[in-house]
Amino acid sequence: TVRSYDEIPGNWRNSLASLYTFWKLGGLKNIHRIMVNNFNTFGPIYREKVGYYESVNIINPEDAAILFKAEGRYPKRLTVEAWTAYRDYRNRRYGVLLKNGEDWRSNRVILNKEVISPQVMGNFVPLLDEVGQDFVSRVHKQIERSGKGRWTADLSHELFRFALESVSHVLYGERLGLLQDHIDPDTQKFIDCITLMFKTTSPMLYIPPALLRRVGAKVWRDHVEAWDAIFSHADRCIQNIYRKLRQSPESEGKYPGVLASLLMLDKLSIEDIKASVTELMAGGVDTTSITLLWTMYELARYPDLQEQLRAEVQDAWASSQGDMIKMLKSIPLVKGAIKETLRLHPVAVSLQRYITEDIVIQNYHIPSGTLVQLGLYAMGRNPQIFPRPLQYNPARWLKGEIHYFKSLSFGFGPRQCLGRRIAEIEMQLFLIHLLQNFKIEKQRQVDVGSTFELIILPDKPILLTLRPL
Ligand code: HEM
Ligand code: 2DC
Repeated sequence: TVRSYDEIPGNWRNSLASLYTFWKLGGLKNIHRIMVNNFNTFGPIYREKVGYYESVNIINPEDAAILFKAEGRYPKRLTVEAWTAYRDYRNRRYGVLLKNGEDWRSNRVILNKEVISPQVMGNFVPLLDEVGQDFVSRVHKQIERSGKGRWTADLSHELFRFALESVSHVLYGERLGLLQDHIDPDTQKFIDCITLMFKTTSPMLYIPPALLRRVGAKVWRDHVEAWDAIFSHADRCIQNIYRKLRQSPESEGKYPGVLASLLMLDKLSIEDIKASVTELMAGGVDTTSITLLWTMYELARYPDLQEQLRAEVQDAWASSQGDMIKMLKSIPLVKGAIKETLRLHPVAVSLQRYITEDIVIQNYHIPSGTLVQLGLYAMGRNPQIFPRPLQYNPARWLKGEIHYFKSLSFGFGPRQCLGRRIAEIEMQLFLIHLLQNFKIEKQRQVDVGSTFELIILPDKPILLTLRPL
């Protein structure tokens, strides 16, 4: 017999007890570890009430499958209220990230065609390849300058620039020039404001932004300032392309980028296009850059593995004769490495859906309408799901084994990450070029942990050394 919703374990009746664990385990910046702790305490399903929302939390891949089968035609995530509150406050339209229902679906279907369908991937490869090559040239230049035959740095800032240059090249069909020595202060501000926007979002997961706004809290003011800078810079980039397109609409057979394609397609209103392109531009910076930083860190920790990946890349290079599209089909271990990085260091601590039908998970009844969260970080580190979970082992993604609902870093189904293909190609090409040119080394035995600032980030700067092969 199926047990009732109210029998699900957890501290949901006792918000004081949850507050205590929250506080004891370091609160806000530790959500990911608090979730691990909760699964250890309560088992593979628990119910909780934090701040102003209630949810059921699950961890097993088989249960994730049940969850996503019940997501309905208009899958809905937990609303990040800080983000909708800003748009409401400034009277800005929601893009695909924040829309719901039919409005979301009709926009998403059109965006899919231009951003994530297999047909457009061929257009993205040369654009992203060019940026990857330029990153390598920049590193060579830095090494030369250092006069030491190597370059040691906290590469996060370089990677932010690389990621923004990459996503902009795809969106606008143009280079911004961020891999030169001097960059436009507005662009640097844009990059800094994305980090600030994420950081100021996390407290507002627990305290309603409407309240913080009313009392004039600093976190709300900073959040508004961050989004203002993000929107005004994105507006400028979009306006620039729009103007050029009106002056000379013919593009001489050259792929013009996502924005121009959407404008020419003429199926979404300009306002809708602007809203979603802004979200794509902002979503394309911290996500891929941090994932690449973690990957470099792991490859520096495992030099033998790094050599294995390099060998795979060299072989693929030889057999594909510089045909990048072909090359991307023959680097399974590099792809495994990216999956492995995201297993241990996911961008999103959880995936969530409001279910649209009653389901049974772990023999508990869960009513339609409930917010169900899959603990992605906790799942990636669970020994029952991934044997020897702390071992960074890209080969675990190769074996003939089927990975049923285990590879969920970009989410699942029609609501999955819209930037997924851009992110994957961008990261694969980056790693190809990096491995072909440099040895990646790490300073000393410093272990880097994770901290939660809406997305999961390294808890300290990661210093890496790049040395020409
Ligand atoms: C949504 C992860 C990079 C734009 C998401 C979601 C996840 C995710 C987990 C929620 C999916 C769901 O609920 O099922 C990642 C990871 C990335 C990455 C791990 C890189 C390592 C990017 C990039 C862009 C982007 C590069 C933009 C170019 C978006 C957008 C959504 C989204 C617009 C919302 C889609 C919708 O609601 O329909 N991402 N992301 N992401 N991501 Fe990403
Ligand atoms: C954060 O409890 C923790 O890809 C919350 O590129 C639940 C939650 C909801 C939505 C998630 C968010 C978490 C983490 C960051 C995500 C976001 C959906 C999209 C966003 C995963 C897990 C992200 C980083 C987008 C951001 C685009 C934005 C800057 C325009």
